[in-house]
Amino acid sequence: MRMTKALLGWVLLAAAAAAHAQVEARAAWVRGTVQGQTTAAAYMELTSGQRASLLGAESPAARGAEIHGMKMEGNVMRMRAVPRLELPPGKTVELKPGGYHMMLVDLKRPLKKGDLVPIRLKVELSDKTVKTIQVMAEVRELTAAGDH
Ligand SMILES: [Cu+2]
Repeated sequence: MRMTKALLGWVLLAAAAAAHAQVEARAAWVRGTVQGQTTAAAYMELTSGQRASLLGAESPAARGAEIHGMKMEGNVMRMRAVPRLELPPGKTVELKPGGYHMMLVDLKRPLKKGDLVPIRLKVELSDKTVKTIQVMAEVRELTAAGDH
């Protein structure tokens, strides 16, 4: 039974990849903010059927968005902006707490649990064309853990 399910999953995945070697964004969420907070981290799963790179994003909820990575500096994990994030073909790249994330900067208002935040991702495909992918990110508690 388990075997059959796994196989079926693979067949469906393969069919989807063949039909359109596109970039998909799933499970997007944003961490809620408190009054006065001007940035919020957005997380999601990205899968591309072809070699592609995430170049950035924009959202009506914020004046800017940056791709951030995490780096150990001494004993402290710090985030830093990165110009692009590679999306290897067929692999799911997770933007998650403690790792890469999309930072919404200069928020126009606080983000409350349950709100939906539209985010338009800019993705460069292997032929250098830039595509926009729209995701709706659900706002979770400020204290939300990374799992979903
Ligand atoms: Cu950040």
